[in-house]
Amino acid sequence: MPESTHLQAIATAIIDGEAEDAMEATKAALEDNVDPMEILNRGLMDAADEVGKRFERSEYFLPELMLTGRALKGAMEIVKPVLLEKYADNDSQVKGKVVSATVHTDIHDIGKNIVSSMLTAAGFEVTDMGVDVPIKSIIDKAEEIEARVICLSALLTTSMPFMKDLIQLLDARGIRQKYIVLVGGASVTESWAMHIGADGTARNAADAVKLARAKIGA
Ligand code: B12
Repeated sequence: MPESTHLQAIATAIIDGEAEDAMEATKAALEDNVDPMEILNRGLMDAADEVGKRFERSEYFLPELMLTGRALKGAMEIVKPVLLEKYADNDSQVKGKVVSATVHTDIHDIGKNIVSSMLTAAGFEVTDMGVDVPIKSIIDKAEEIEARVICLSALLTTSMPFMKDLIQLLDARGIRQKYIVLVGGASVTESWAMHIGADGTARNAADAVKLARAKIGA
């Protein structure tokens, strides 16, 4: 089966919110050697965007969003081990400590989880604080474990200002220079990252890893 047919089958299952179909289609694509990063970017994320558009047009409602979330999680469980193997760094030296979190008021975690897992596979020591995390707790954790990198995820435009608040709080405490602050999530843009004084953003988990490595010099 050509790659595009596999990606289409995965996307259709995500858009229809069919978790089992999404998992089966992902398995079939991997068996046919479709690149796991293509599955993430084109099969899963593009389909998630399409669901988002339907939600905005009021063709889909919260139940459909939830079913898509379940289907995304299912497919991610299948593709994740293959992605991690591909991006694993067997050099045993720890690249640096990372605190990652989805910011306060936001509970989207599928993208953040894969970023955390891929950073771990790439040799970073990641403390993933979960979702809806207040900025003060994120900073306290970063200080406690002596992290180098803070990774913030937000998918809601109403949550994104907490990223800015966190950077301002680091500044106010005089510790901004200690940290590389990376931001991401479907609604985050380069210009937003620059505007709030973050150290960078990335569109997907592989680019997030590249960015973290480049910033830390590993
Ligand atoms: C599934 C989903 C849900 C699920 C989430 C399940 C879960 N456990 O995460 C549920 C049903 C819970 C949900 C709820 C809501 N959702 Co929702 N949801 C989505 C949807 C369709 C997919 C999200 C997803 O998982 N994408 C797949 C992952 C892999 O992609 P990703 O998160 O973007 O992550 C990748 C990159 O962004 C990047 N990345 C991510 N984090 C980071 C961090 C760093 C540091 C870096 C460098 C990179 C990086 O790498 C990741 C992997 O490649 C999106 C649409 C979309 N376009 O994404 C809407 C969307 C995010 N949701 C939306 C809305 C409105 C809501 C609700 C408010 C709906 C409601 N009325 O209740 C609630 C909010 C709940 C809350 N308080 O957070 C809107 C947000 C609009 C906006 N701009 O603010 C969206 C964009 C849909 C839309 N277009 O309208 N949602």
